[in-house]
Amino acid sequence: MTNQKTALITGVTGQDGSYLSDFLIEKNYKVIGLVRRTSTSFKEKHKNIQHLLGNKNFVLEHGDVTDFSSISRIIQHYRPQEIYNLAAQSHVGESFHSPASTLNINTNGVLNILENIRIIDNSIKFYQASTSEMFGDNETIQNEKTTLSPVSPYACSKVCAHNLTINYRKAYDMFACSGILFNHESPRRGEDFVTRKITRAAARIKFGLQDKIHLGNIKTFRDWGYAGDYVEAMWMMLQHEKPDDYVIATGKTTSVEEFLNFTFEYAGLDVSKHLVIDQKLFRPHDVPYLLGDPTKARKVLNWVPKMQVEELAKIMFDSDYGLAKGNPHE
Ligand code: G4F
Repeated sequence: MTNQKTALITGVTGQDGSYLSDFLIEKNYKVIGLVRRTSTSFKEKHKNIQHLLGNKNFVLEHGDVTDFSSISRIIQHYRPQEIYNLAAQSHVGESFHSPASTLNINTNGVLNILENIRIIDNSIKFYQASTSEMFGDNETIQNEKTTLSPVSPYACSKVCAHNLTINYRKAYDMFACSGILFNHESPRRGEDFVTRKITRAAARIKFGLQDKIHLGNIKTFRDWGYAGDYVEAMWMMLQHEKPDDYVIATGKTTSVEEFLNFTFEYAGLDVSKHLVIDQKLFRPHDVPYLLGDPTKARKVLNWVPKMQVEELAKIMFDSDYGLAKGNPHE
């Protein structure tokens, strides 16, 4: 089809990459997904995109954002109109253990893509996955003008990438956008993020597959939305006439403890019988309070979040319940 657009998605096997692929293919895009060769089994690594394998509009390419030439090769071969950079070392706690590789992937990776766009074709539109973690210690309601105050190697790497995106937009007149996404979850969320850890544990406890859930700091607050809603915002940013930065959030904040309580209540479990607070899971410095103001995205892009946190916890638990039921001897 002659008018078909091509999009390159880095981090395509992750939660956001898989939802964005679904969304773009539905819009008749050809999606090129960048995958890193790792020792993880094929089935495990591709579980979020299993349903897309074999689709003629979905192509996987091996490469790495930290490898400049692999990005060049793929851009030159496919000539995408849009690039969504979702590749990252995205676990905040892990960034304290592996700060150098976090910076390499999250910052140099972005620089590699921006430089490739600048050199090859600076009309390619670019989306950078920025994050509410950049606000760090700033405990106000956060919008695009809020001061960035990063408190982890992860957040520092993302602040630099965010600034590079703005810098390339201004210096080279590139269509480079940064989505400052607050926490967004789904049944496809990695199992070591707190929401999924909670919904999965509740489901497994129901089936006697585990008895305890070990958590760190449950007093922090997050503005949790649904990943499926958030990938639509990414696309909307690149369709707008002007490149810009947007906060994507629900405008409601919930503590980890509240999320835990309403998930266990929905599961029909008494949380006090299963919770273990583990000091080893506390971070050297944690972000205490995140609450986003998505007014600009609503006004300029006409984007609104459709799912609220309680429903999100329910769909995640229901999905984990189905998985636990399917694996009774796990
Ligand atoms: O689920 P989390 O690991 O998400 P976090 O740190 O807020 O980061 C996520 O959202 C960011 C957007 O703001 C993204 F940029 C980032 O890539 C990632 O997607 O932790 C949420 C909270 C933290 O305060 C953490 O200390 O839950 C607390 N927590 C308590 N016990 C735990 C645990 N977090 C994890 N992962 N595991 C625990 O056992």
